[in-house]
Amino acid sequence: MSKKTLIPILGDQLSHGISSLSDQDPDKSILLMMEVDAETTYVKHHKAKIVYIFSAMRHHAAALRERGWIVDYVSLDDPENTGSFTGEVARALERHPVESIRITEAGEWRVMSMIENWQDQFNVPVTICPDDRFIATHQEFEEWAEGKKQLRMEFFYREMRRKTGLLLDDDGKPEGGKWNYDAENRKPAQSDLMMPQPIRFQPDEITQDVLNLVAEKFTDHPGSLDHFHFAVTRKEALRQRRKFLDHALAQFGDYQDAMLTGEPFLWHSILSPYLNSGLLDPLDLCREVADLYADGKVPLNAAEGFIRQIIGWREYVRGIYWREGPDYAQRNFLEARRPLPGFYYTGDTDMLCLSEAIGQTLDFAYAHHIQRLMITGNFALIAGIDPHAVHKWYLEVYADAYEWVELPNTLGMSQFGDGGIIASKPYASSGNYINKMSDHCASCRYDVKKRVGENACPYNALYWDFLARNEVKLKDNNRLAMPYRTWNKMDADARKQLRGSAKKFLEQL
Ligand code: FAD
Ligand code: DLZ
Repeated sequence: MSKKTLIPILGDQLSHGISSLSDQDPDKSILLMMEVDAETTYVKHHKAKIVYIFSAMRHHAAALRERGWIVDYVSLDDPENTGSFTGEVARALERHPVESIRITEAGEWRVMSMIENWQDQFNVPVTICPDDRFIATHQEFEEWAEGKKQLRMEFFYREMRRKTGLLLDDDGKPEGGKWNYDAENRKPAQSDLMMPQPIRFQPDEITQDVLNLVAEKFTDHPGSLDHFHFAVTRKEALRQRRKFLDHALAQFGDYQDAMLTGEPFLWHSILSPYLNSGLLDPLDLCREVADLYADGKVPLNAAEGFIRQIIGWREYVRGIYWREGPDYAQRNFLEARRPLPGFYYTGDTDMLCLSEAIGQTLDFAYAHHIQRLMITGNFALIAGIDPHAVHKWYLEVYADAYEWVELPNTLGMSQFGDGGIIASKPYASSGNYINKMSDHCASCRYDVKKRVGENACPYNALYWDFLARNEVKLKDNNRLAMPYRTWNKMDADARKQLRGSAKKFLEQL
């Protein structure tokens, strides 16, 4: 029997054009897909996230077979399953005559370090292909970052606009004359019966099998399976993409930062799980958004705002993740040490903004960006929660969470744990911001206008306490000059009361 190339396809490599398959001959290749315990339990992923990944993997295996590939698929309940990628590659080498291994680079340090050992471990040549589903290569990001005192997303984003040509006019200038329309993307929303809802895909037989498996095996993982709604094939993901482009994108810009009680999705795309696992291609999506703008179907603030999230933020955080190295996860600039409150796993708190964001997270494995940043993230930041506990929670509970994208967003942007590599100032705010951008405060048991006392919104005292607690580390940050001036101008009694109120709240947390 002639020897073949073994091509492992990981759970976030579900793209037909994945680099490990390019120029490969189906007759000379064995594709290996593995459901393994180690990946499901290195953190306790939300049950719906595991269902999404397994079902999408199983459907993708079928689609690959239809295209003529031989796929060796190891399911979680295979009695011989060793529980790890390396163990399964070792078993596959016993099953098949293999002369080489070829794989697209993994999306995180943990898995990359396993793959880098395979050549020595198995004595088989291993080719690691770059993941070309991103717009910037590692080298391009390094070249851009090299020698800069400060890395800022905005300038990297402009490079990505130039590289892709997205929303540039014939002279290479940004459409509309400005690079960034963020200032037009901060409107609060009203309840609207016409608000688009994401498609709720009905589980087919494959998804139903996985739902049963996960319900039985992962009882101690967070989250519910009752609301499982994700697309699990490229075709379904394309339907959700179409729905977003036709019914939500035009309003996406205006209401990007808005929050409404009982409305988890608003005008967001809900496409991140599909972009991150490979069912959808980011650049292709952005090109279609730019075309819709060119055809006059969506306004510039919506098209630019959306494209910036993908070719700007998404690429930028990936660049930082690989540039900063595996020790990035250990950083804790503000030396925050408090454990994560139990209500992050139940939603059981009187703070309505938190119970809404956490409740929907447990139901849908989804929350939109401002909920992640300014509700759950902001609370953890100003309450002084250990950023590693916060990182673990975000990695567990969101269907789109993989370390390369989750860690810089959580530890860097949201918790300021990297001391300002990603964010130029901590995203800390009082209840005032939440009141401006949502309708939560109006029905909350706490009073957002009060700063101290039993009924005062806890975000208020916590915000000032956060600034006071971290004054030595933060006082020289130019962007915090104004709040520190306000704090230092307050009379001593007001400051004492605020700190006392925060202390009391934190003691019972
Ligand atoms: P939309 O609002 O419709 O945005 C469109 C797309 O832009 C998203 O699908 C996503 O691909 C991209 N995008 C937007 N913001 C970001 C960002 N800051 N970083 C990277 N991509 C972005 N995103 C993840 O994909 N995985 C994560 O694990 C993740 N963890 C986060 C943790 C925290 C603390 C914060 C503040 C943000 C995190 N984000 C993460 C970014 C963002 O919240 C999600 O991408 C977004 O909410 C996904 O929902 P959507 O598809 O409806 O996005
Ligand atoms: C997230 C995840 C889970 C829960 N399970 C699997 C799995 O069983 N098999 C698999 O191939 N991938 C899984 N994944 C996604 C991987 O963790 C992801 O591919 C790695 O983090 C590499 O970046």
